[in-house]
Amino acid sequence: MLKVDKETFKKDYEEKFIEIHGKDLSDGTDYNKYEALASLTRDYVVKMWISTNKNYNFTGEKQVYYFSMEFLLGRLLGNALLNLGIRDVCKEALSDFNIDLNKLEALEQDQGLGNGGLGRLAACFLDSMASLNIPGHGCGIRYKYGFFEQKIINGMQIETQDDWLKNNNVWEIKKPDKAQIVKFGGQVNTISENGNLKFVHTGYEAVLAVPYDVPIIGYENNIVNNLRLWSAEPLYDEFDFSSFSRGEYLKALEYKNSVEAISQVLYPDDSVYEGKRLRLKQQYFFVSAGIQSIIRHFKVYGKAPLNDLDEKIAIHINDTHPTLAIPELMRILMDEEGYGWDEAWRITTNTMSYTNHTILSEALEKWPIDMFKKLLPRIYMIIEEINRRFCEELWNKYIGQWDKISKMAIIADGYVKMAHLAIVGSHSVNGVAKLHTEILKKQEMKDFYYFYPNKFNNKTNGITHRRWLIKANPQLTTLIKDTIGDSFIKHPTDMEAFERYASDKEVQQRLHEIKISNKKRFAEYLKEKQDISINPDSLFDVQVKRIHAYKRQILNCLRIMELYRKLIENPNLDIVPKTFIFAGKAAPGYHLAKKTIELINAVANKINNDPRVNEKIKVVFVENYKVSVAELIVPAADLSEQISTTTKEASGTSNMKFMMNGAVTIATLDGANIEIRDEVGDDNIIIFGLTEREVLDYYHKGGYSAWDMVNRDYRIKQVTEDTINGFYCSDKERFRAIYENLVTYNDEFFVLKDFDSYLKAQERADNLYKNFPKWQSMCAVNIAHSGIFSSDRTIQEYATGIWGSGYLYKNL
Ligand code: 26V
Repeated sequence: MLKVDKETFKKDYEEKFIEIHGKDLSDGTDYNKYEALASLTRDYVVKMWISTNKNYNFTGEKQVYYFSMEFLLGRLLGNALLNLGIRDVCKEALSDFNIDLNKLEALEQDQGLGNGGLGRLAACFLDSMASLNIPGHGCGIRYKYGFFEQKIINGMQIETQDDWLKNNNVWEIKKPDKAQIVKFGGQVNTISENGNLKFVHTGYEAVLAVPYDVPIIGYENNIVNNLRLWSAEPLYDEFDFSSFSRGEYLKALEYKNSVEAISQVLYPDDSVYEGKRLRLKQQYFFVSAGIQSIIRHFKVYGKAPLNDLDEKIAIHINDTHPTLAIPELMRILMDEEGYGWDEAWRITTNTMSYTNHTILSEALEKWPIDMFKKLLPRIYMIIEEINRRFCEELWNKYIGQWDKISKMAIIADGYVKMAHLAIVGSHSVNGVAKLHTEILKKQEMKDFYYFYPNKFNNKTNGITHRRWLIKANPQLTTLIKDTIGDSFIKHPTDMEAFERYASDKEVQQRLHEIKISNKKRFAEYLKEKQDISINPDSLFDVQVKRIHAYKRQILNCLRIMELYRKLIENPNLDIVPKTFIFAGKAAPGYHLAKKTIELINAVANKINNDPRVNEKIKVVFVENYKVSVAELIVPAADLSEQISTTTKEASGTSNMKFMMNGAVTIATLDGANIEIRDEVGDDNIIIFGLTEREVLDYYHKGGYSAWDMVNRDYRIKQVTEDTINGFYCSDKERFRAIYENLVTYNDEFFVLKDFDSYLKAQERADNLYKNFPKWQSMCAVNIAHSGIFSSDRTIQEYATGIWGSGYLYKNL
């Protein structure tokens, strides 16, 4: 652990300030002060970073590489200080200079290189690996523009670019000497050399992949792991500029633009897969650079021959996006290192493991063969051979079952199917919650499960309690420490001891006060950012996540519309005053999701301006949801809305964040909600809606009729018609798409089917909230049982069950 006392820190800080700004601290702007603090923190980190690396090289311990298209890190300064163990010292030191640490931290740009759950999970995993002394590193893309910024204008989402690098980013170090060359296009010729086949790649376009390293700091353990993000740069040796001929110049410009496009922007879509060539290029770009750099490093420091690679290296594929790691490793082992197919395949499959994050078929990646072949000719040849051998195995087992074989093939129907390649080329395939893994085994990947039963396993997601509890909710952290001590910081399941205080009057009162204080903090943020006032004494009912039909923000919105109707009819209705909080981004091309945002805002506009009800209910849509905003909203929530159509949410992770911060969950039995229920018991969660069986039966046997729901239940008729009768918007057509989708097209997510059950569940929530001791005890039980959802637990399971790394050896 870093040892810095307050006086040393003050001296270091002042010196750093002068060094980088060339003026006195007293003359600095707040941003200057932030920069100096971040820069000083980085100095402290760098020494540990170097020594961690040296130590890994020295011990030759197994290294894990987590490959992901997305890392949604958020802000780094606060967590760096926390993990270094100097946040308190720093806070006190700065306050001697009259500087508020929280204010400086809030000036940092979020590092938003991810869409949602998948990218944030990758970030939590990095934090846990470092904190558990696991040599685990990230590998991804340094997008010039991260996830777009969302503005709400006239109730609609407007996207603007996230220029997160416009100010100097202190958290990265460019490593030009570690650059790699990645090759696209061209031809591959086969020649025979000493009786061996050789593959010669010519006429390709070469791209320089330049790494930027970001330190990932472990919690008070002197470990700093590495997140390596690759940026695409032109390789100018390709062009003869001396000739200065016009043609050459234009070609060079064209080349420069096409290269820079590769790491220009994060695809802002996590819903519908589109076979975009640029996305395939992004995937091969970072995967090829990453694998090359691992091999290069291994050959220098690996302390083992290359054929022991699988004992020294584990590579994890986060969803199918980095699946090309499999054929790329094969290519390097065979074409560059001279291994035969069988040995290369043994090494590769033992090295690789893969996580599936969705069963939504529209999100499954498949690439058109023609495009693939042209862009990656040698990789395509290798995949063809993997497919040929795999199909041969299938033929031997399933003689004559052509249907099954073509369904399972990696290349079929004109496409390369990435999930199939990932399963065949990995030794482990996991889902992200128990139900999700069961659905993969029983349905989506049934054939593969029967063929490779031992590959499949579950690893229920988790979240880092360091960011989501200790950092985001310091007052709650203090309360837990005051009651049960601080062992939960290193061992989060120790929080179970907090359950003993669930009915303690004093603890209940403190829990309540802490919640109010967090609600005020968020209310101030909202006032400042959007000039909206909300009442901290009202119940904060929160649904924040990507906007997606299966997540059913519409269900939440419809029941608010129903409540509004009821309140107009009976203004004396006895309900708990509520603030409905929504936030989340819609993929720019996802029409229905964008309409959902519009509807929520139209409903907000009407309700918030109606004096008959606005003492009782208020609706807000928080702009530009991101990690740093989540850190304010989550600790302020009373009720956590986890209402996806059962079977559709692979796990969910915000459900865990809310629970850890003492919100009560209202949920369908989907994803990790089920495991949350199992932990806290039926009395401490509010469950509603269709079961897995019922949903699957509807899908398989049909029988759902939205029309029936409309005709049978006047409330449903009323709220659906309210979307198109001018009640919320004089333009009656504005929300027609939503209406049609729910009613005419027999909504595949069963919003209307779950409506009644959801309303009843909300009524239960209302009654529970009115019972102060009961509600507070529910909050306490949720907190007490949240430790199992720390990503430390998840990572220990990955390390022992999949990677065979770190934790396994240290604890045996
Ligand atoms: C999918 C696609 C498909 C279209 C092209 C772009 C793109 C980009 C990302 C994705 C990922 C979708 C999968 C995903 O984010 N799954 C979420 O993963 C979380 C972490 O495991 C989990 O908690 C959520 O339930 C799951 O929806």
